[in-house]
Amino acid sequence: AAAGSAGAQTPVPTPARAPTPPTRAQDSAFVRQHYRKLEHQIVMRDGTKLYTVLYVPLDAAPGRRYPFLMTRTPYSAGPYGAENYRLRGPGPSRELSEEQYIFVYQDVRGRYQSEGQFEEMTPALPTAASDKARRRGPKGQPAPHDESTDTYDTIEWLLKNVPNNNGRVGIMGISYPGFYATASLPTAHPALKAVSPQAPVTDEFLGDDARHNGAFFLLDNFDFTNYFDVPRPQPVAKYEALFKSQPADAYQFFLNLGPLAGANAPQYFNGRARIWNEYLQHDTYDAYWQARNIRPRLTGVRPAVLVVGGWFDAEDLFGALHTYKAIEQQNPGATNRLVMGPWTHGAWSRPDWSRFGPLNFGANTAQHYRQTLETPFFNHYLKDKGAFNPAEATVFNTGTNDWQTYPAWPPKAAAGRSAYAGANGRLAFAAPAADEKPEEYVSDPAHPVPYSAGVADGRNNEYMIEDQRFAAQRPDVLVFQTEPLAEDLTVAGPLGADLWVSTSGTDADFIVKLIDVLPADTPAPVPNPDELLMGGYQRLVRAEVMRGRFRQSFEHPTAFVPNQPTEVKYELPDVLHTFKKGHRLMVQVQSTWFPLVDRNPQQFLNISTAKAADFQKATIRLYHDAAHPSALTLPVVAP
Ligand code: PG9
Repeated sequence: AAAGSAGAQTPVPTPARAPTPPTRAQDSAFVRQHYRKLEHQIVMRDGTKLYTVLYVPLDAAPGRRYPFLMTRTPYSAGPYGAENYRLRGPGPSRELSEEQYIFVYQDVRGRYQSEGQFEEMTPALPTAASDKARRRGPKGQPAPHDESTDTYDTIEWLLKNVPNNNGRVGIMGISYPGFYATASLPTAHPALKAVSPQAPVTDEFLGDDARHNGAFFLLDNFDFTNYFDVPRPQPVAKYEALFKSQPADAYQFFLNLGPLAGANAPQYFNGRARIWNEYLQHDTYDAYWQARNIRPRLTGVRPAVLVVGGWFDAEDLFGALHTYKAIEQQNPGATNRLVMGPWTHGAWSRPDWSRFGPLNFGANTAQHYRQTLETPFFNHYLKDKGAFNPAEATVFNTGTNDWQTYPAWPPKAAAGRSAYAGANGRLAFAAPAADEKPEEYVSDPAHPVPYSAGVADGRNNEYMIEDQRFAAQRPDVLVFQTEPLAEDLTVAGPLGADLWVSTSGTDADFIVKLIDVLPADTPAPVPNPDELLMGGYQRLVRAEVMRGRFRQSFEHPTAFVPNQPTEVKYELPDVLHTFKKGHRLMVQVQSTWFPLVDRNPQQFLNISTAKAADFQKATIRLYHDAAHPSALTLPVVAP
């Protein structure tokens, strides 16, 4: 909720593109002259010591006090050693580096120079009881801890031991550090005043890095879980070092790897990747995943919150949207704002983000955000410097390339309009006739639909806006499109897929993609290094996978009855996109998205232990008759 939100859909002019030279505070000589670096091992309530580094402003003026601005990270609080300063300034952003804070970085448990055991998405303690009670723990045993208590203990120590602090603390972090920012909120220390979870990992089974709607994100998991499984204090092995035969073509590499169990071959994980094994062992939304979903704990939120996410974030788009939503729903009085920009994972922290692939935003959107939202947020709540009163939601429209503000997200005025699949590839806003015959395709795990055209050795970000013509050409991808639009159509909020399908097998994945088809006379971008043909470009706006076995419950999967029409309903993450007059809306449906997502054997069996022979072709049908309409519901707002 927000006080003083601006009116609905107010277009905010994007400022002219400004050059982004390094700031004065990012110059390392300047930093050394104006900050002192201090390293501490701060003792937590259970005796574990966490490595914490501080950059303290050296300011001769007597009586000047500074707030703390902290980031807790599994990615290293280094560089280590009193003489080695952060290369990119003392602060987490170039703009914040220009402000004076006591900047704090901490290695979380079990990472780099901190003691303890690293836990994947540390489960929050089951009780929100008073902090005093949590301090004691059962008799003779160490006090229980989670990320909230580690943050609390760190803040307590900082307030008592660092001179010239003003008694206020802020926390920010992107991605995993975004999770640690969120995790500071339950039973927060009273001195914690401002928290910004940015692309925070939030629910690894439902929508963040590990799985989406239960489907396993193969490319990212194979890469990330290696990184997280090297014990302290040895240096973390690089992806390339562990995988000596680094795949030049990820599609081919993962096909050759075969079933998921192949990753534990001696030349790869060899059983050593603890988190990979955990991810696979827990193949339903069981207690393991539920304990790692921080959302139910987000009650009683007192600090001001600024949640930040990117529309093109291939990792934690879900996390940003759903962290905001959970805080909003569970804390009606809290100050909780949302910013969604035209960004890939963390792109708002880059010096310049004026373009992405063929998209040209005409302005440095990252700098604009940092100058008008992030820096004022911390300055206001931690220093009483300036006002902070933006709209509830500041959201970039990816179809018109401008910022818009809303008093609520998703906008309350959005009205669901269903785009129905029909015969001959038709997509229409009218329900289908009674007797339409289903479409069908053969989904073959041996020839899965690639998630991206071309050859690449890892997961790219561009797939999130990629031209889908390569997919439309395949016989195992269904394509439905509208006539050219007679007027602009703006979609704001989550999308609802509602499919009537059948499979000749007993399980199947469904990937639904919403696409903006550009008119044939669309000019190519200038410059055009990738030689893109923009006329007819099938620009991906949003896509999401559903592992069919979870259509009724993520905890209790259900097999399909072969060839029986079955409803599969699920949500695709939000968009703010105007489909312009003359463009077409397109929906594509397919059953593989490889190797972004692992292959479904299309049999109802344990995919983590499946053998090569278990992966079988299946005939998939998509129905679009009056009794079984298949549709994508779009939250439409007035232009
Ligand atoms: N999204 C990232 C991540 C989450 C979980 C495991 C590994 C990586 C991140 O960038 O932090």
